[in-house]
Amino acid sequence: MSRSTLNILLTTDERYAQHCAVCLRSIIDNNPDSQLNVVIAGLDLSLNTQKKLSDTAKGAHCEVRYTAFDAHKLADFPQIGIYPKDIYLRLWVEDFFPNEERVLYLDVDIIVVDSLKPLFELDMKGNLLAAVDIPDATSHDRCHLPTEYNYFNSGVLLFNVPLWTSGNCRELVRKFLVSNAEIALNPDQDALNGCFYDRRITLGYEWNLISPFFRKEGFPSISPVDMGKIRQSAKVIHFNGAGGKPWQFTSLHPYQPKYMAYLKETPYHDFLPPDFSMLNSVKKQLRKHFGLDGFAPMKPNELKGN
Ligand SMILES: [Mn+2]
Repeated sequence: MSRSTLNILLTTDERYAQHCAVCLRSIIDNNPDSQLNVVIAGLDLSLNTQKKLSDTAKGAHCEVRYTAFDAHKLADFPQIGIYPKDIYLRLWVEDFFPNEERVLYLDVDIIVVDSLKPLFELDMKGNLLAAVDIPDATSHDRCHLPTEYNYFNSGVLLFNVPLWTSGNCRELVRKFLVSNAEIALNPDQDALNGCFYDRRITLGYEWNLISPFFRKEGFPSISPVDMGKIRQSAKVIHFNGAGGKPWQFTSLHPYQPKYMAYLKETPYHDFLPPDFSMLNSVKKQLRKHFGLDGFAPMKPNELKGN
């Protein structure tokens, strides 16, 4: 039997290239039985960065293609808030994978800690997208999202590419953004929710464990016991939002050591977090010791990932 092929889209700029390499390495290490077909799309990545990204996959069961994205294509998309326009690159999925039916887009503030194969075997039941809910989200009014539908995070998106193409979906998203530029706080995410809420299936939380799942306060609608179970079923860790980025030395996110371990396997292995100092090291230990870090305690053997 031939190996299954997993089509994966990552997008990055120069600033996030290191995290892109870490994300890619985590995918490779946790998917040894699959052939990986990866496209990295970016605006103006230097040749040196492109080489580092392809070196990350050297010798692995992984083909990496870098696509330089033409910024002119973004001209009709509004720039909203602090978000750079390259958040929209995922909307060109059919240009990056013209011959594939299913593609998984991942944000690069993510590490993968288990096989992604189940996503490629999943019955999408004729839907356009699969994505993970954000529990207790209060974004419905903003996105014109009917209350019976949940709001999803756009950092993990499984695309049915032919449906995306035939539905002219990128143009629908653009129109939504142009008419809602004042209210779209999370631009691409709000627009994808507003446009496709009834053409999406829901994936389990384990496929996009955003940072609040690791925090003590958690979510009002999920019991502490269930939170623990969800954490232990982790497959994709998403270091979303501020305050938990694992490349900050002072972060106490339980998966920070895993980020650092995958980093060691990339050409960025010499990275030293800018906030590293003896003083911060002591502070970090104290915060951890006294449970002041805001994260739920996890033992090293509870962490997933090769
Ligand atoms: Mn993200």
